[in-house]
Amino acid sequence: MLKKISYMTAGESHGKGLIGIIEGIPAGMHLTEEYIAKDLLRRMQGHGRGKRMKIEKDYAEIFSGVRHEITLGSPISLLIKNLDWVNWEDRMAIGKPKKEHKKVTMPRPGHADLAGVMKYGFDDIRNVLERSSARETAMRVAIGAICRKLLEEVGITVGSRVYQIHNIIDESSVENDMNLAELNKTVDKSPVRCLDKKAEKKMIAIIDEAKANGDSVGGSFEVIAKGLPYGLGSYINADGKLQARITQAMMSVNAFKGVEIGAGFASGAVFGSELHDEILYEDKKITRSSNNAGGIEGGMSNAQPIHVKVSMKPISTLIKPLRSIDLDTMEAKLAHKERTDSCAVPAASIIGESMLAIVIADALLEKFGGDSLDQLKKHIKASGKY
Ligand code: EPS
Repeated sequence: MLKKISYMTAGESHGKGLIGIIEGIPAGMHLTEEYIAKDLLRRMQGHGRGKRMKIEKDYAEIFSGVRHEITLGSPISLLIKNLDWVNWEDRMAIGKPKKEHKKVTMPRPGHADLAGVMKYGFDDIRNVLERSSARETAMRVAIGAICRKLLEEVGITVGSRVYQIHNIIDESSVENDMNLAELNKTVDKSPVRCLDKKAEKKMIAIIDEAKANGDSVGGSFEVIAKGLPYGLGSYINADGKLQARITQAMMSVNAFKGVEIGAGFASGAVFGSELHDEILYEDKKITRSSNNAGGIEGGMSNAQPIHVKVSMKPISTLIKPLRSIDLDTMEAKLAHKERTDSCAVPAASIIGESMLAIVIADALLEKFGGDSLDQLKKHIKASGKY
């Protein structure tokens, strides 16, 4: 559903590393590996992460598309090496392995395992799980960081916070006038990326409980973007609608199970007079009485902050596995178990920021265009309405 930007990732979870290519970023934008590294580090954090994050030091090397710290307009390619590769060299060898490795034959409920082997006719679930692993989201975050940089250049910021883990809810809300850099700075200090300290304690406790039981927990987070002009997206065609593009991007992450824009599901339970955001004129500016629409009306940005809520399911790899079968014999067995995380919702909120940054950067380039950042800025200055 992207119109101006295209990106692709490649790589297996325990292969040599991840590769990403993004095309469509204008020339003339300052970009460094250190800038991308900040978001990669944020994705690695959070209470409930497993041992893998202790092995890796995710860092994206820029391979092409940048010269002397400035983008060229050509495809930007990135490489994140898997430090864990040294432990998997033979099991994941590109060439013939030196020895035979045990096949994975017990599919995990909730994972891509069963449908994946059926689809491809594999006899080893590892051929599926390596690519369907959430490890791939490291590259999405690196690509998202490049889009975030473009947005920053034109005054658009993206932030997020976790508001629910399992049944523990942080009831506080993000005020409309809250600076998103401040929001991120505050919640990045929390091991669960939430605002309320009491909720934080309970969230940590429920994650610890899940871990002690060999179980996992999911949760929900909110992603916000500010500084958008009117009219990103379109009311003309189905695939132009901004909310559809955001939802598609979020739901492209396996573990993300629900997306709400603004008041979302709650919209259906109130009167229209309670829901719709009244249009006011204050201090020579059009303002709104509330933002239940979450910054999108008729498929377009309405110059209010974009609010997206996303729900993540508990991770499907369980240390205390669920019932499954051995696909070799069809005998009842317990599902395959691998090293895993007991909770990755804090990391998921960074992935959510990245996906939103990609979609908004794309919609911005669609509306304003420009081969260089300078041209894009000029176009926004000439016709952007806020
Ligand atoms: C992940 C890396 C993976 C998992 C996790 C996410 O590494 P490993 O399998 O070596 O522990 O920790 O992915 C899953 C739990 C999953 O089910 O896909 C990462 O880099 O985020």
